[in-house]
Amino acid sequence: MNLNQNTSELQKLDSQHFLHPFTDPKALQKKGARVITRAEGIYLWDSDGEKILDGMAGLWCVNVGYGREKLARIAFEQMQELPYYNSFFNTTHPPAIALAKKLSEVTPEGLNQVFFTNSGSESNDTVLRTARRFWRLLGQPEKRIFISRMEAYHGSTVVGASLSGQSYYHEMDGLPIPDIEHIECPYWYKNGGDLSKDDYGLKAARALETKIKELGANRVAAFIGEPVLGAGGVIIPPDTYWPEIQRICKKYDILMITDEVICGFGRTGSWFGCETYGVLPDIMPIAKGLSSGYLPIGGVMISNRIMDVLIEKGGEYAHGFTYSGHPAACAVALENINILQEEKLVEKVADETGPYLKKRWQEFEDHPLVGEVRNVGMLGALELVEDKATRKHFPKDRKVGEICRDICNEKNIVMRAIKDIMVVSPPLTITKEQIDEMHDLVKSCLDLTAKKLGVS
Ligand code: PXG
Repeated sequence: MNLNQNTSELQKLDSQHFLHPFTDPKALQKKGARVITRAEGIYLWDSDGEKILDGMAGLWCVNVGYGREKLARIAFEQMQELPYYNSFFNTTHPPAIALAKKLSEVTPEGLNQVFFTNSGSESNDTVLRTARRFWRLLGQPEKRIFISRMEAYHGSTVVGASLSGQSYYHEMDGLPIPDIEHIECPYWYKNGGDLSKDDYGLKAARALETKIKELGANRVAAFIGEPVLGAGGVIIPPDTYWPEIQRICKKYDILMITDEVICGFGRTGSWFGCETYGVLPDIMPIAKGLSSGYLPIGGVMISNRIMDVLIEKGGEYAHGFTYSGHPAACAVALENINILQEEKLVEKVADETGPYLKKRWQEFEDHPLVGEVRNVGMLGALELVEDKATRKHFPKDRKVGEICRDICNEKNIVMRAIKDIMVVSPPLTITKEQIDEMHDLVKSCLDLTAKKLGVS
C-alpha cells in the first residue's frame, strides 16, 4: 500500500474518487475522512500516527480483535491451494464443507444447513426468498408478508433496506417493497411509560399478534428481528419479549427469524443472541463475527423443518452468488470460530468481561446527560437526554449525538452515535484494564459534551 502520501493528499484523493457508505459526500469533501492505516488488538492507528481505541470493533464485527497472524496465514495458504472455486451446479470444496459442518455444531439445535453469502444484506435477501419459497412449496403462495420492526437494521440491499425500520433508509429510493410491514420494537425507555420492563415486553410482543390478526395469518410468512437491535441504538428487549414472540409465531404458524448479524458469535455473551433470550429460530442470518471481518462472508442457517421441504418438494434452489462459500473466506471463518472456541471468548464475555463492562457502565447513570444505561454481553449504550426525570430528548437540531461523537473522535475513541444514543461494541478480546481505559475515555467525552452543551 502506498502510504507515502500525507494525510491531506490521501483525503483529497479519497473524496474525489470514493463514494462512501452512509456519508454526506459534500461534508466529506470539506472535512476529509480519517485515514486508518493499521490495527492491533483493540486499537487502530491513523495516517498521522494517532492511536485510537476502537470501541466498535470496526462495524460491530472484529470479535477476535485485530492483528491475528493465523487468520492472515490461513487466507494466504488457501489462496495458494485453491483461490477460488464455486459451489454452483454440483461442485464444492473442502473449506466450505468444513465451515458448514462447524456451523451446524456451534449454532443451536435443529439448524444444520447453511447457505453461504458475502454479507448480512445478502443473507437477508436469501432469508426472504427462502421463507417465501418454503410456503409456496407447501401450497400457500399467498403466505409471503414479512413482519419486521421500527428501528430495525437488516441491511442496505433492496430487501435489507425494506426490512429495516427507520424511515430514512426508505426515503432514498421509495422503499419498502410490497409485503413488508413494521411493528413497534421493544424500546422500553422510549415507549414503556409506567409499565414494568416485563409487562412492557409482553405488550410489545403482542403488537405482533395484533398485526397478524389484521393481515390474516394465511398471508404472513415470517417475523424477523435482531435479538438486540444494534444499529437502532442497542435496544435490549425485556426478558419477556422473545419467548412471547416465539409463542405467537408458533400459534399462527409463522416462521421466526433472528437476525444474528451483530448478535452472533458471542456478542451478547452466548454464541447466538437467540440463546441469550431462550428462543429457537427457524432461520438465522449471520455475517460480521463469522469471520471477525477479516474477509467478507455471511450465511443463513436453515432449520431441518425448512430443509426437508426444500429437499422433498423443491427441485433446483435458484439462488446464489458467485462468491457464495468463497474458499479463502470459509477457511478464515473456520479458523476464526476455532479461535473463539480455543480462547473461550464467548465464556469470557459471559462470565468475566461482560459483567465487568456492565458494572463500569452503570456508573454513567449518575452523569447529568445520561437518561438510560444499557448493557448486554459486550454491547453498551448510553441514551443522552435533556431531562432525566421525563426522559425527554434534546431537540434534534442540537445534534447532541454528533457533538459527542466528534469529541470521541478528537479523544481517539471510536463510539457510534445513533441519534443521541452513544454505543460501544468492542472486540470480545477486550481486557478488564482496557474496559477501564475505555470507561475513562467515555467519561471525559461525556463531560466535554456536557460542557459544550452548558449542562452540569
Ligand atoms: N443485519 C444486521 C442486524 C446488521 O446489523 C446487516 C444485517 C447487514 O449486513 P451487511 O454485511 O450487509 O452490512 C447489518 C449491518 C452501524 C452499522 O454503524 C451497522 C451495520 C452495517 C453498517 C453500519 O450501525 N449492520
